[in-house]
Amino acid sequence: MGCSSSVPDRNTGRVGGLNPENGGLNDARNLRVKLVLLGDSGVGKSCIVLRFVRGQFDPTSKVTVGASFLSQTIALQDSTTVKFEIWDTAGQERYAALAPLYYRGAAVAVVVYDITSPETFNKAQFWVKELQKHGSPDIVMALVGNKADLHEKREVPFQDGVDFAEKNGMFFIETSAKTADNINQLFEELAKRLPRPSPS
Ligand SMILES: Nc1nc2c(ncn2[C@@H]2O[C@H](COP(=O)(O)OP(=O)(O)O)[C@@H](O)[C@H]2O)c(=O)[nH]1
Ligand SMILES: [Mg+2]
Repeated sequence: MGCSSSVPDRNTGRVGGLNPENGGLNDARNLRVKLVLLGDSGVGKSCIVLRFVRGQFDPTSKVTVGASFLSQTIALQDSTTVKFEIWDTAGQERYAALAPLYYRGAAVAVVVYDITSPETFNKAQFWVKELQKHGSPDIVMALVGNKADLHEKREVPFQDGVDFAEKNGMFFIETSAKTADNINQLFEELAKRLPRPSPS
């Protein structure tokens, strides 16, 4: 079964105290952003979230019904913090096109494929086009080739990911939610790329 991140947020923020609730307002030092994950069912979206937020990988956990919402705050070198409010699907991507409602207002989109599956890479390209048409104009996007630990079963060359991402002005990284490889790096890089509100 897949990873389920549909569990209550226990607020495991790694920088507790540094990012007091600010009523949804962003200031120059403490950003709060909506992040959505897109990609075929089974590519490891929920596992990536679970690894990032809880430091866990649980291949046996069951998919729970309902939308799931988790948050995680990270601190950057320049002592700014970014609180990611992460929207994961509860498997709806399996049945129909995801409602634009899901990614409306998202500042960050993480488009995931599985490096062992060319079909999922095609679907990832579809999602990128979709976000370019209907997403926020200044959305920060990452293309993620997950399951990098399965290198002996690789069917999508690393360079294909690099090329597509470059053409579309996205950040590209290969990750493994299983081994934790590049998971924190993914979110740190996204945090760094966010447009900063200008100090007033
Ligand atoms: N080997 C490997 N398996 C993974 C990885 N990430 C997820 N999986 C497995 O892929 C399946 C689908 O994961 P899930 O997170 O539920 O995918 P989702 O449908 O995109 O949310 C599960 O069986 C996971 O155990 C990974 O990095 N490496
Ligand atoms: Mg999932």
